[in-house]
Amino acid sequence: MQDMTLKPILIHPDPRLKKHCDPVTEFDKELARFADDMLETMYDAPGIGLAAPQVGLIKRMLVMDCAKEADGTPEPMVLVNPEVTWKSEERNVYEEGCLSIPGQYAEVERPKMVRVKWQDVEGKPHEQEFDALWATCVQHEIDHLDGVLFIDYLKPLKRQMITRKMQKLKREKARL
Ligand code: K1U
Ligand code: ZN
Repeated sequence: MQDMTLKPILIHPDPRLKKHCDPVTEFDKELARFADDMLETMYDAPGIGLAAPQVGLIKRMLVMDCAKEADGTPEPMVLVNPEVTWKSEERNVYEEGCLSIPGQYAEVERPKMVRVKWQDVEGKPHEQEFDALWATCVQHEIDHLDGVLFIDYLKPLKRQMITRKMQKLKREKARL
């Protein structure tokens, strides 16, 4: 097995985070390798999810693991070409964060449960219902594939304040 590589995570604002990502069409070794690198990058961050555009690949792929927090047993998932096929009427509010918007958190309301279909790295189809934090996370990550960030759900003034903080952070990082 090859060594896994940590990928640099893009920080908002970045035009690559606003793109509508293209479907994955080639299910090859390179895709499986990229998925492993994304999982490694997510665990290292640390985070509970990561979408391909956050590491500069404009393709419809995400990884997540919301189990680690609960009982310590990892449950890594790789979702290629994910699509929400059902959303519950019931909604849930969760204080979301984003690895592309470090240090900023805000409450976002979303459907409490969703059913999602996707392909694995070999192209095999899957469909499953997600609840609680898994549902929040999968919706947050699918939003990334459509160029949507959690701050897009906030009032314009709050969004602008967070964007300015991130611009400052990027300027400081560039100076180092
Ligand atoms: O997409 C991302 O940037 C990852 C993001 C996922 C997410 C978090 C919260 C709600 C919805 C989606 C994160 O993982 S931010 C970091 C985080 O939430 C976390 C980090 C360490 C332990 C537990 C959570
Ligand atoms: Zn995010």
